[in-house]
Amino acid sequence: MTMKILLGATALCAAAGAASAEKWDMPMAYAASNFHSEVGTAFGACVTEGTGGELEIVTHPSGSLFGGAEIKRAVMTGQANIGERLLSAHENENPLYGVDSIPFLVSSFDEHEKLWSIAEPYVEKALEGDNLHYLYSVPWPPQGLYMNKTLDDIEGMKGVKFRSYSAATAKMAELTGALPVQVEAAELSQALATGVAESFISSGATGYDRKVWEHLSNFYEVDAWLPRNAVFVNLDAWNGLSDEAKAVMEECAATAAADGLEKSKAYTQFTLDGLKENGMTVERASDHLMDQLKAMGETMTEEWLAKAGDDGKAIVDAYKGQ
Ligand code: PCA
Repeated sequence: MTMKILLGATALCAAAGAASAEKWDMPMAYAASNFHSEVGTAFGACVTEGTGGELEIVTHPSGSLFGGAEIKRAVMTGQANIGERLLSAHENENPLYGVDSIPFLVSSFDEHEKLWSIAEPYVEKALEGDNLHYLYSVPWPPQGLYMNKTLDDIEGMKGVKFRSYSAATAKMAELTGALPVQVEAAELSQALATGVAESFISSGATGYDRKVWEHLSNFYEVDAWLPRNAVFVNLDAWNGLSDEAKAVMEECAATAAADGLEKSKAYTQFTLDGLKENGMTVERASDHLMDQLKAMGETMTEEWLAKAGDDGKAIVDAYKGQ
């Protein structure tokens, strides 16, 4: 109610031509020191400066305003006007949100960017259907396997408590006989410390941010996929912005996307080195394990294509046909 009154007052000021300033809180799920959060904060500062302070964007990292799992709904319903969220965590709502998590379809930044350039307009449209205006997104580094023991073959994952962050990661647990447990990155260290989880798939970045060497011993580079964090605005809030403010937002978003990609690339080796320096064994998975994982990936790809219909097929066909 208070929020409605405030927004109403802002609209009145704008209509009267009086100087009006709005402050938008931007919930984010990952640690303040993570590159996604740094890029988001720079984006906020860019908008604040570009609009001469008329629209101030203040980021709230580490899930401090809304936990990761709540961010998308909070922005859809206007509890927050803008937010950042891991897209693939919402694959259950729309398979297209999981287009970046099809196992082994892409395994490098370059391949991933090609796929994303095809998929982005589809995802943008899907978000619009959820009352969200898509602004920009940034990939995480390639995903590898964290374990508290050596892993020679997929059978080694049977019965292991496996932290999941998306439908694809939960499916992976199911297919390998691991036991999935959904945990946000912000709670990952605690989940490992208390034994709620004892393995997971993620980037070197997240393992490094969460200091997982305190609990785990091995990281296997498998380059399964590169998931993305997306920044979106409540569509009604977006439609209420002036054309000038919209243009500033889009320009700052383009800068954020480009900076984010570069930072993600740079953070990849830095964090893998960091895991090593802190005592973890970091290596590529054996050929045998890779073959087994890829066979599992084929099952998951077929299942995704069956769910994602014509749009999903169009994206994958266009990517493969390039
Ligand atoms: N880090 C995020 C998602 C993918 C990644 O590399 C996480 O583990 O939550």
